[in-house]
Amino acid sequence: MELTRRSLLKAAAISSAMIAAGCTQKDVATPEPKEPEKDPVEVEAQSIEPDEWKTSVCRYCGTGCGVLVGVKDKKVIAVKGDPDNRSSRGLNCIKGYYLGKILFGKDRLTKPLIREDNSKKGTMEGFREASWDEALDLVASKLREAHDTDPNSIAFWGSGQQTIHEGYASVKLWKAGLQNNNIDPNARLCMASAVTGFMSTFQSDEPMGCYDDLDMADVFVTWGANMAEMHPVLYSRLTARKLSDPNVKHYDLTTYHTRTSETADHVMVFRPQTDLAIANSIVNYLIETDSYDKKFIEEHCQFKAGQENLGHAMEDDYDTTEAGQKANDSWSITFDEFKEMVSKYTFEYVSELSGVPAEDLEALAKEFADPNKKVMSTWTMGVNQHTRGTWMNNLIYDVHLMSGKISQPGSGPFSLTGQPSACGTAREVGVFSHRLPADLVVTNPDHRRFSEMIWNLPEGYLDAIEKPGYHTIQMFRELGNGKVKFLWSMSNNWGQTLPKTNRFRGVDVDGKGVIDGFIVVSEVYPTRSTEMANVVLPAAMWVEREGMFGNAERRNSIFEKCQEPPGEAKWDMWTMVQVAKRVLEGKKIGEHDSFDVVFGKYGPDIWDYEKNDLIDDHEVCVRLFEEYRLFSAPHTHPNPAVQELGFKLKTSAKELGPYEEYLKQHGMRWPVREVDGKWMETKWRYAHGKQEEGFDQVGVETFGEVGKYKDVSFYKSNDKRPTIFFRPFEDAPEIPDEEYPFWLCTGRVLEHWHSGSMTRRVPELHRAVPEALCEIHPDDAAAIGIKDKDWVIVKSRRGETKVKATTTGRGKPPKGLVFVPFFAEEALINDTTLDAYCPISKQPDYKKCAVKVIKA
Ligand SMILES: Nc1nc2c(c(=O)[nH]1)N[C@H]1C(S)=C(S)[C@@H](COP(=O)(O)OP(=O)(O)OC[C@H]3O[C@@H](n4cnc5c(=O)[nH]c(N)nc54)[C@H](O)[C@@H]3O)O[C@H]1N2
Ligand SMILES: Nc1nc2c(c(=O)[nH]1)N[C@H]1C(S)=C(S)[C@@H](COP(=O)(O)OP(=O)(O)OC[C@H]3O[C@@H](n4cnc5c(=O)[nH]c(N)nc54)[C@H](O)[C@@H]3O)O[C@H]1N2
Ligand code: SF4
Ligand SMILES: [Mo]
Repeated sequence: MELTRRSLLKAAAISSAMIAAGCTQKDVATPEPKEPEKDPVEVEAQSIEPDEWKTSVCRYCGTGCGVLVGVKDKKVIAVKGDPDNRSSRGLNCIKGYYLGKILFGKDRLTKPLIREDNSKKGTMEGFREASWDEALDLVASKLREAHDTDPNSIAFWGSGQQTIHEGYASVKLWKAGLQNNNIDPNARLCMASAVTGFMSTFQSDEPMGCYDDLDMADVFVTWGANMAEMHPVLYSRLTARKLSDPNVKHYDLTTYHTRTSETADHVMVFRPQTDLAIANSIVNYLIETDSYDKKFIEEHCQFKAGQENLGHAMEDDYDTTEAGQKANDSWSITFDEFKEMVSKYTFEYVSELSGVPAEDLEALAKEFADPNKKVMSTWTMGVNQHTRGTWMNNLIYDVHLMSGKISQPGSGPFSLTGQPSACGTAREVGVFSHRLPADLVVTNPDHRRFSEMIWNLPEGYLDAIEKPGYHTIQMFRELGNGKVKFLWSMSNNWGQTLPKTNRFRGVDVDGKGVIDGFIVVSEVYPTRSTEMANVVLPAAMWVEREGMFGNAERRNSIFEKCQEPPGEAKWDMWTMVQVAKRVLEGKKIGEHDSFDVVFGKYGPDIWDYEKNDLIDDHEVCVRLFEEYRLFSAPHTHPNPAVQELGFKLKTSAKELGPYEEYLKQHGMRWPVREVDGKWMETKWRYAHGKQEEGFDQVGVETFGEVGKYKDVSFYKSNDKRPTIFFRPFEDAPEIPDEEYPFWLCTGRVLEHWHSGSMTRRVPELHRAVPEALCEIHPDDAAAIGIKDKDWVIVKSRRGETKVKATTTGRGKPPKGLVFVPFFAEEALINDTTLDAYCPISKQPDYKKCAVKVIKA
């Protein structure tokens, strides 16, 4: 390989910056699989009978499978599928079956750690153990100091893996307690484009369908989702439906052949980013052949065009550029104008652009054109992690709205969620820099008034947070730049999972921000993020506390506490409230003490003043949930003003039932309403139908009058009409060229969860996939001169990673594309990825950038 001057300079910069950051280059030079030190305690019950089986849910993916946890002598000893959970009906995947073992990794964090030696940042050296009091006092004083000096210098990075209660408490602490919007979740990396897609098309963030659609559809379209590995239990339901009827078809749109492609009838491998053109070609076909649903469109839809030529969010100031400022702009157009705009997307043109044969595009379009076919679309990160992710979500809705295939059993667009509570916590609770609970946003004065009333804050108090805070990418850029001086992260591992990790690990910037900033990491195991911490707070994990997750089909489910956390590890809720108590001390909200309003006697009342500690764990969950529930059930609030405003804001569209009912029913799908004394869940949104026609329950306007309407009603949309958007094809920010000739796609494998911090401590999962491999086409491997399992360096303009290559992995990339998973902390692929994001959702695109692959 020829070393250019630029790459030499960069290499030198990397070394010095990493040394400055206390990092070694071991991650680049010597990838080693991470063996668990010893097998965790065996948790499967063989001959031992548990004392009891507790109701629970899996803590990994957004499928939200129910599990039963066998407990003996107050220890978890077994895990099995919960047949009474209606999302999974007793099934689990391999991660679920070994779930119990994540609790028992030998290096669980059990004591608070305080960093003494800042020069060792970037390693787990330089820490000392501390008491909780000392650690909490330190965290609180640093938070207070930073907040008092510059409120914009503090930030909280949350997670779709926090429970609903924990997410709610963090929002309340940050927005009400600290009057600060610099709080965002890892769901920004995951579901943000789905959210803005929902909001722009329907003005409500929620999937209208549910998993029952999987049992009823005639046609499945995966638009960029490897369900076989990432939503395995839903995928088995899809394949079961296929096996039940030979006429059921599956079209897999993907940029490389995956496990999911194996059972598909049509595998449509397209050039990255051209999904935008493919969706437009289907819409164009429906119009050209006059096979769209005219009645549906006339009664229920409106058409809009939006700002085009958005450029790319590569630089720090993109959001303030003209393109960035206008990204959200849109205006009404007529159907004829729309027709003219999409007319360019003929099958011939799109076939050339995408590489998908025109016959395949036509076959798929014909399925949407057939009024007798029920079509279910699913998608995950291929669509959301996209620099035009909002547009791509809009386009899938376009196809379904144009064909009238929506909100009907077996037919509809279904956005799959990634994390166990990306829906329940991050989105519904609103752990975003621009959000308040229940679809409310900080920029809307009515929304602020409503939140003030529920939170018992004086009128106008939340006007202090009328401007959105830092979104995730900006938050970490500002950490790198040294503007964020206090960061607290919880239930995530940003040191490994953020794109272009070099940005704050020390290449683009000198690393000073991370070195000088005060970083608090709440974790259960040592990770790439705890290495960067000043204080590590050991957390109780999964069933070591009680919690609730909300899954992809709007089902919220409770997991019961089954055992005590190890050592001094503590529930994140406890930690947050303890910090709140210290930070809010002496501050006032109106005439009351701040803490008393946020968590104490003028609020949810979860603090025991005598004990100077939280009240009982379960009761904490009940009280916080009942307060949160008021956002979605304003009619239960004693104050008529709350009822009136809540109803006007349509917050009751997400109505939640009482907490205990969720445990009794092993989870319920919201909206949850009491009908004839029984708490009932909702299967299909916007479908005002009758029970006997398969519609279980219905929407807001029919509250109290179930079954009044038979037709759909998009009652949350402006003018009750969702929008069909014209969204053009625009190319990716970085495209392979002579110097960097490959597309790099990154993602996951079945056995591992994200950064691998939990699944790599389960011996069975670790042994199954011990190391990250770069999947490459055999012709490309031959051209580079490598054999299977040879080392290669995957190098982009931003950084490089050393991994072994394979041509026989599960993924089979086409020529010119390589795939690398991101679970291995010794092979940080995110040093190479790009952090350009969708200008509307601010979600980055991990699915495409340009790299070279060289023999190591
Ligand atoms: N085993 C396991 N399961 C998981 C997780 C895990 O870590 N491990 N994580 C969970 C989470 S949080 C998430 S977000 C999901 C992710 O679930 P997925 O999105 O299914 O998985 P990924 O591996 O991230 O992405 C692979 C998909 O991206 C598509 N893709 C790549 N480029 C493009 C493009 O330009 N356009 C389109 N339309 N598609 C493209 C590919 O075709 C492929 O289907 O998995 C969840 N489930
Ligand atoms: N290259 C690449 N990078 C990606 C993606 C990609 O497709 N490609 N996908 C992105 C997506 S979609 C996602 S969702 C993110 C996920 O990114 P992250 O959320 O940052 O990664 P996780 O590994 O899930 O981190 C969760 C951490 O929480 C810890 N933990 C577990 N239980 C608890 C608890 O109860 N309390 C506390 N405090 N901690 C706990 C675990 O040990 C783990 O380290 O990754 C993103 N990064
Ligand atoms: S990882 Fe997902 S599919 Fe597997 S058991 Fe857990 S929730 Fe179910
Ligand atoms: Mo995700």
